Amino acid sequence: MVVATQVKTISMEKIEDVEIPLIDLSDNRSKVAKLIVKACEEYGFFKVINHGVSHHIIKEMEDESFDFFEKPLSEKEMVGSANPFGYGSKNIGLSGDTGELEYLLLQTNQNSIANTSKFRCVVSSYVEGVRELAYDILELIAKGLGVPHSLFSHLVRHIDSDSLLRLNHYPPVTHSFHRGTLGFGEHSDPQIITLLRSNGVPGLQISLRNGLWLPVSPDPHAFCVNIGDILQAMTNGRFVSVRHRAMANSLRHQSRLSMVFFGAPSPETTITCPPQLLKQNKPIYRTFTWAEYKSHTYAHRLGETRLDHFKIT
Ligand code: GA4
Repeated sequence: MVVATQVKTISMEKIEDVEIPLIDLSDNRSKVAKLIVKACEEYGFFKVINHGVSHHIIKEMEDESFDFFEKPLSEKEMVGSANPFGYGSKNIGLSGDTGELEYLLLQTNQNSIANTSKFRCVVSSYVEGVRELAYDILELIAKGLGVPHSLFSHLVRHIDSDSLLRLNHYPPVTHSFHRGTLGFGEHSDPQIITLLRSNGVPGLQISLRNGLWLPVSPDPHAFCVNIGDILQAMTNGRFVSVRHRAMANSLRHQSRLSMVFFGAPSPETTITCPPQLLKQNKPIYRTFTWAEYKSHTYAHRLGETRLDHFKIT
């Protein structure tokens, strides 16, 4: 059973004694910074409330997304099939992975594949809102780690930042034998940070260090935040790029919608652990560029632990 309790700064979601941090961003910043760092070390995952992203913009983005997914297949396909950007159904990425979902994957620098001007406008307001939230969280992380405040945020602020927006639609399963089917298979996110907002339908699960899967209870008022591979590399493994998955929706007649922002650097950015964070330790990963990491990512399967390839042996 999942029990959610709320206290002012941090409340916990509990299952078998495991607690997902729920962090109130309106609280004292030094305290919040420490709580975020702790969550990144323990889980690579936490939820934030009082996040500052306008509820009106979130609602518009959700409405536009549902409108898009309700369109006939032929119309959805008109935006171009995901290669990797565009509309995709069941196929994830380019290496044969599949899942019980349909999605729209958009580059946030150029929303050129969005289909109508209203849609484009809503996407750009939503992206503006979540980007600001990503900068804020990355600056809180820097504060908590005691490094220059823009060390991480300036990577996502870069004009050529490779950040993405993914709209995932998990249609309701109609047959009970489909229960337990994967919507989106186990993986870690390659980027720096991920901000996910979903409607009130469950599905997301995170992998704990002991190998158990913890269902994350849906909370339309919160954003789920997870650490990506790049932040694991830049903290020399101190932060966890959490493995997660989404189960196909087993609540009949209800669709799950997730809207996911992936904060990424520009392709030529060099990824390395800064000396302040290395302290006396040896670097675990060799230096690489985001372009190099991306091309490795796209050449491999979804579930690959791709950072292993960059380990110094
Ligand atoms: C996982 C995180 C993001 O959704 C994504 C995915 C990407 C894709 O769907 O094109 C990938 C996957 C993700 C990692 C491995 C490769 C690439 C599918 C896949 C099999 C957009 C991303 O950046 O990496």
